[in-house]
Amino acid sequence: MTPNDCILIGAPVDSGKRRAGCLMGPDALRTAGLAEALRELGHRVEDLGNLSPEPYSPDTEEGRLFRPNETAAWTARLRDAAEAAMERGLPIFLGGDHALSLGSVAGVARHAARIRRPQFVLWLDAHSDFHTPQTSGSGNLHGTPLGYVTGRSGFDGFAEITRPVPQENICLLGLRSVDEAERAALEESRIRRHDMREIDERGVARPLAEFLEHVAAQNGMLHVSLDVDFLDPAIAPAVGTTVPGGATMREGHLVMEMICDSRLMTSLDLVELNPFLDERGRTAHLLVELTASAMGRRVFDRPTRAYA
Ligand code: 4U7
Ligand code: MN
Ligand code: MN
Ligand code: MN
Repeated sequence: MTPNDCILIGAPVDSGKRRAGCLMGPDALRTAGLAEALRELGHRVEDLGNLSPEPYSPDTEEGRLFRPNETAAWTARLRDAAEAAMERGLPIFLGGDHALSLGSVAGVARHAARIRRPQFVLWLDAHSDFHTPQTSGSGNLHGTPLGYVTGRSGFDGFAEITRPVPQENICLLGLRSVDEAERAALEESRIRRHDMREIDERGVARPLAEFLEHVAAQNGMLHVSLDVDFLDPAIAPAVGTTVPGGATMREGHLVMEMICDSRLMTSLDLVELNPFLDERGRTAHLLVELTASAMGRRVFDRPTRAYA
């Protein structure tokens, strides 16, 4: 793989849901050796340290939504950080819960629009995260990033989305927990979606290859958002929202290796790691291994795949 300028951006966002602990995620990923693994693969690595949200008025405990002001302040900060980092290399956002992707995806989409390339998003997750603040039953904003970046309405107090990601440019892989309001909205949408049943029937490689071919055909930028709960809780226990029946170690690595072969990935989120729930760092370590697979680690070289 040609060497990349990897830019590690710590985003200890913990406001997207009620159970605390994701704020320790960036340091757990560092401790598990993320920078070292990338350097070993020949990449240059710059660690920007941890960001903090823009100033905001403290959230009250009233209201249906959990910490909307703090999350909106993170979104503004991360959108600007993402847009700036795209000028210089391949940003890797160290989460933090999935609310960080309201900002990271909004920012990369603005960069793509500026250089006149289409932005695509691969969402590796048990959940579809397509709520708006109004449809969310839990009031937890880590369930809303895809609603926000596609320009759904109802995100009062959040930065306006000037460059919505087109629905047909988004692919959800790994689905096994979709709320009724999300299912209805997804069925009305052009978002590509592959649930675990489809993965069981067709394997993970075919749906993924179809999407990567589609991205390559349009010379797209590809943002990959990896939620820990994409993986089965038996191999990745450090997550608040465990859903049994997730991707195996082998499926996870295959996905990342295919992403690598495609050479399409231009930015990456590692989200929802809650080190407080981990077992001797194994989930943090697995995320480092998966990132290494996406960035060039392999057993044997393959002839370059014709996704392009
Ligand atoms: B994650 C949920 F109700 N849909 O809205 C909700 F099932 O970033 C879960 O994917 C959201 O972990 C999970 O609270 C958000 C719930
Ligand atoms: Mn998620
Ligand atoms: Mn999830
Ligand atoms: Mn989760």
